[in-house]
Amino acid sequence: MKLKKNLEELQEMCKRVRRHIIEMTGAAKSGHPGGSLSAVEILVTLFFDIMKHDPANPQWPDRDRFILSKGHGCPVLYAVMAECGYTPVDQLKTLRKLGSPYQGHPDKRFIPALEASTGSLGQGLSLALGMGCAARLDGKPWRTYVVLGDGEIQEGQIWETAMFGAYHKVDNVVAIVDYNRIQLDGWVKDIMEVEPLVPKWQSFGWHVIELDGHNIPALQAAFAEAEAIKGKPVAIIAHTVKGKGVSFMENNPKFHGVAPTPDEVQVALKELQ
Ligand SMILES: Cc1ncc(C[n+]2csc(CCOP(=O)(O)OP(=O)(O)O)c2C)c(N)n1
Repeated sequence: MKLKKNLEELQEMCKRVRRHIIEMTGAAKSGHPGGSLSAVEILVTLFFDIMKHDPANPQWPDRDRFILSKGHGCPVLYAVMAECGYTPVDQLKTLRKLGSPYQGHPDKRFIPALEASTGSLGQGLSLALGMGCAARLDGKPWRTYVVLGDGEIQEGQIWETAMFGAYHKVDNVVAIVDYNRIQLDGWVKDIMEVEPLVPKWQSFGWHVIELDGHNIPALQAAFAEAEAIKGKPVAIIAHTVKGKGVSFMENNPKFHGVAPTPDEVQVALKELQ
C-alpha cells in the first residue's frame, strides 16, 4: 500500500516533522538538528507518497526498503516513522534517553521496523545494493531507497559500492545525496570537496538526477524517472539547506550536532507554524 497525500498535505507534514525535530532535539539537549531538517522533504515524499509499505504490517515481504545511511539524522526518520504509525508520536521527546526506542542513532533492536541499524557512516549504500540484489535474485518487485550525506560520501566504501552497483546493474536502488554542503565541522568544500558530483556518479556508471531537495513535485518526478531506468542504479543529487526552515539554523554549521536551547526552541516553533 501507499500512504498517499496531496501536495498541501505533504507540505503540512513537512512542517509537523520539522516541529518534531526541534522539540525532540531541544528536549534531548543533544542530537543532530541541521542534517535532519535538510532531509525532511526527501523522507516525507518517500514515506507518504512513493514507497509501498504498511505500518500495520512492517515486515510485509514486498515492502519497499528505506535506509538512512547518515544515521545521525535519525530525528527526521523517527518523526516520519511515528507520523506514519510505526512508533509512538507521544514518545518522540524521549530521544536519546535510556530505554527510549529513539536512540541517538537508528537501532533495529529498539525499532524492529527499521531495515538496518546505521550511524557508522559509509555503510548504508552497501546495505542498499545488497538488498537490491536480493530482491532481484528472488524475482521481487520491491525497491530500495538510501539517503546519504555529502560529508558521508567522502568515505571510500561509498565509491567501492558505487562501482559494484553499476557493474551489477542494480537498477532497483535509488541513492539520494542530501547535498546540504556542510559536514560535522564546517563546509564540505573547505574540508574535502566532493565536486564535481554529477559527473562523478555518472562516471561510476549511475543514472544521475539533480534537483532542489526541498521541492516535493521535483522529488516525485525524480522518483518516477528512477523507476523507469533500467540497467543502472540511480543517484539523486538533492540540493538542500542544512537547518532548513529555521532562520538561525539555516546554513549554520554549528547546528550539525548542537541542539536548540529552550529559547531557541520557542523561536523555531513560531517560525514553523
Ligand atoms: C564512520 C564514521 N565516522 C565519523 C562519524 C562521525 N560523524 C557523524 S556525522 C558526521 C558528518 C556527516 O556529514 P554529512 O554526511 O554531510 O551529514 P549532514 O550534514 O547531512 O548531517 C561525522 C563525521 C560517523 N558517524 N561515522
